[in-house]
Formats: sequence, structure tokens, C-alpha cells
Amino acid sequence: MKEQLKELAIELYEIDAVKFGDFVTKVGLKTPVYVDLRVIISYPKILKKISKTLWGLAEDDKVVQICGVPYTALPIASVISAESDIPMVIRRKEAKAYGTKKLIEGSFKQGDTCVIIEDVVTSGSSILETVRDLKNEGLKVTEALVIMDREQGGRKNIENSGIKMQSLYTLTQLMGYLLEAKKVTAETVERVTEYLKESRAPVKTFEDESAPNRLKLDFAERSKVAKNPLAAKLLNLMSQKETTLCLAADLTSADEIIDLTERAGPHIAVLKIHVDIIEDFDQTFIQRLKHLSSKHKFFIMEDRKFGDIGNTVSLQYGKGVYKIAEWADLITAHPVPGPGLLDGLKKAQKHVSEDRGVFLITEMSSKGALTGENYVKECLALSKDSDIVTGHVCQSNVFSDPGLIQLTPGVKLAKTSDNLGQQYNTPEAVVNAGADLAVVGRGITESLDKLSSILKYKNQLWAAYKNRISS
Ligand code: S5P
Repeated sequence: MKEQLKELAIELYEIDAVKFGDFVTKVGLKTPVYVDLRVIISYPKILKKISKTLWGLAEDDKVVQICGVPYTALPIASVISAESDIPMVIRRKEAKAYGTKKLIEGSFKQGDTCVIIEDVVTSGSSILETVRDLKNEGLKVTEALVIMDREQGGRKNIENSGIKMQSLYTLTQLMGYLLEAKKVTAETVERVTEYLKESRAPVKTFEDESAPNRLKLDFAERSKVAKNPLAAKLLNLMSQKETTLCLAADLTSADEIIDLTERAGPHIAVLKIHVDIIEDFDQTFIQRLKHLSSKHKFFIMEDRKFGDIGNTVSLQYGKGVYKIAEWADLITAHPVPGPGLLDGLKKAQKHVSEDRGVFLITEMSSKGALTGENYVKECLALSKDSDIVTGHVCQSNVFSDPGLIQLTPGVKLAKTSDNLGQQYNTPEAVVNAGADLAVVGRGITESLDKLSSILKYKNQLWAAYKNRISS
């Protein structure tokens, strides 16, 4: 085996799958070693050899499915699957775009055991995300076979989640083989060793992945684990009032909003407005709204989508004509400025005695939205330890923390779009894609019989939620 690994290490070096120099990683960190196994698809003999050697590490002989982590490991997993005659499943990376597509492709049964194939492990997060999605679909994952362990904390993270990880090489072993074959100098080995000492990936607790499945828990149970007090209240309210409807009253006249809210109040969990589109705004409008919110028990959300540096958002939230912090139970914010945004919002909340919450805009419903997978990850990281984040505005099940709420806009009775990029999915589809609260705007405001539309959305959403937690 050792000779085989040494030979393979040299071949990988010669096809530029391992390079030494000054590189910058995806997340902007400097590294003296770059491992890019994508190139092996151009060398079928090496692809075959590496796949065979990797499969030789497998211990679990009851495995009935193979899953490659997209994308580099997919050809390796395919070769292993074809050679071993064990079927393969694929976890889609881009299913999140519309939230309703299948996450796992391939045919499998509940309880099937599955081995994961991965090319390089750094923090282990790609494997853990794959494991989470496979588990959500009922597959059991016991083992991960990896070509290269960069020794930066990934193994620990993976093993902490109960997955046995086997690798063909650690970076140190690979360096040893290359030094022996005189492909690298002792100085390069030393540089890499130093780098490894300094750049351990943070140990992830992966609470999210090991937490009970958010989609299967009922709101009352989830309220007990919410860090944000308003999230706890909202989950309880949805449970008691049996509604997950958030009405987007995107109307420009104060009277029209009040009129609609009077009718909708008993059936909604949240009334969402855009205060800056109201042409006759004054503080009496707010008083009337507050009166209705305490009479009919719903929360008020100002969909301001704050997105500036901490100091500016603090002023925008607490001051100015609208004094949003004084009356909006909930607000929305674009997390693009980073943690300072939350600090700024929190600062403005200090002057208010009631509970307040923030929904982070993590994915958008509009066509071509720039909220890609990495951005989503960063947004989720931001909410992890915050007590002011109520949940995420997103289109799909991107987080598992049962204490956070998924708010999904872009909802209509039929799957359609408008002519300005808005995309709609049905109430049932969005709930199955993880929506806890669903935002309906024009589906209600433009209907002739508003009350009957409100009830239709409310009932369809609630039925889909009950179905989700019981199935
Ligand atoms: O991604 C998003 C986020 C939000 S908050 N897509 C959205 O459409 N929204 C808001 O939801 C939008 O500002 C509007 O108020 C509402 C959707 O309205 P509708 O009329 O298209 O249902």
C-alpha cells in the first residue's frame, strides 16, 4: 500500500494536482500548498487508480449507496460505484435556487447506509452538509473516504459527528512521499509544516447538524430553544393561533392598510409593511396599527432591509421620521455589512423596553438574486450566537436550528412570476422547502375577495405545516 501511495503521490504532483508556492484560498487565506484534484478527470488512468486505492480503505461492508461530495469527488465516486456495483446518489448543490427541487438524486430506501467520497477535507463542512442532507432524506452515513486530509481540523469535526473518516493521505504524509522522491525540498516541507501549525480550521461544534430536525418539530417545542425572545413569542403565537401567514400589505395609503389589517388581523401571525411607500404616513397610522396588533394578536414587521454600517443602521432604526425601533416588533436586514450591522441594530434596541427581532435576508426570491451558497453560509454564521436574530428570510431549508424561523416570500396559489423578477411558489411547496412563516402580498392585496384569499392561504399553509411535522 505504501509503495502504491508513494507512486500515486508522485503522479498527482506531476499532473499539478498538488502545487507549492504562494496561493490564496477561497476564503482569502494565504497558503503555500494548493491541492486541486479536479485535474484528474483529464487522466483516466490516475482517476481509476486513485478510485481503486480509495475504495480499498472502506471498512463498512454493508454499504448500499455511495455519495460523492460535489463536484471534484463525483467522478471518483462514479468510478467506485461502477467498479463495485454499488449504486450512487448525488447531493445537488444548487437545489437551493428554488427550494423545491429534490436535494438528493438517485433511488434509495429509508435506512440505506451510505459512504461519502470526498477529495480534500479542510474544515469538514462540505462533508457535514452532505451528511445532514442525506440524513434528512433518511439515509445513514457511517463512513467518509477522503483522498487528502489537510490536517486543519476537519477530521475532528467529522468524527465529532459520529462519522468515521479514512484518508489516503494527510498533507504531512504526502509531503513525506514527495520529499523522498525528491520532488520537493526540505525547505518546502518546512514551510508547509509551519503553515499547518498556524492555520487550523476552527473546530466546529455543528450544533446545527446534530440538532433535532427543525422541519419535524412543532412550533411550541421550538419556542423553548429560541435564543431571541421574539422568536419564542412568535413560534408560540403561530402555534396557538394556528397560522403561519405573514401578510405583506404593500399598499401606499394608510387607510387601505388599516382596512386590510382589520380584516386580516385574526388570521395572520405577522403584518409586514414597507413604511417608506406610505404616502400619507404619520404617527397616528402607527397608533392604529399597534391597536390592531394587540387586539388581534399579530406582530408588526417593518421590511426596511437595513444594510449599512452599524452606526448608520442604528440611526436609521431608532431615529428619523419613522422611529422604527419604537413600533416594529420585527425588522429585516441585509447582513452584507457583517457583524457591525447587528451591533448597530442592538444599540438602537437598548432604548426600547419591548422584545424586538431581526430577520436576516439570506436568500432572495427574485430571479438572478446574488445570494449564492457562500453568502448563505456567511449569513447563517452571523445568526449563530446572536440573541437578536429571529430567523432568516430564505427560499429553502438552509439551516437546522429549531430556534430560528424561516420566513419565505414569493408565495402564490400557483407557481408563477411577475414581470419584475419576482418568482412565486405554492404554499405547499414553500412549506416543504422549510418555510415556517410564508409572506403573501399581491396574492391577497390584488384579489377581489380579500378575506377569502386570506383564509385560503392561511388554511393551505397550516395544512402543509401539519403535514410536514407529522409525515
Ligand atoms: O426575497 C425576498 C424578500 C422579501 S422581504 N422577496 C420578497 O418578495 N420580499 C418581500 O416580500 C417584498 O419586499 C414584498 O414586500 C413581499 C412579496 O410581495 P408579493 O406581492 O410578491 O407577494
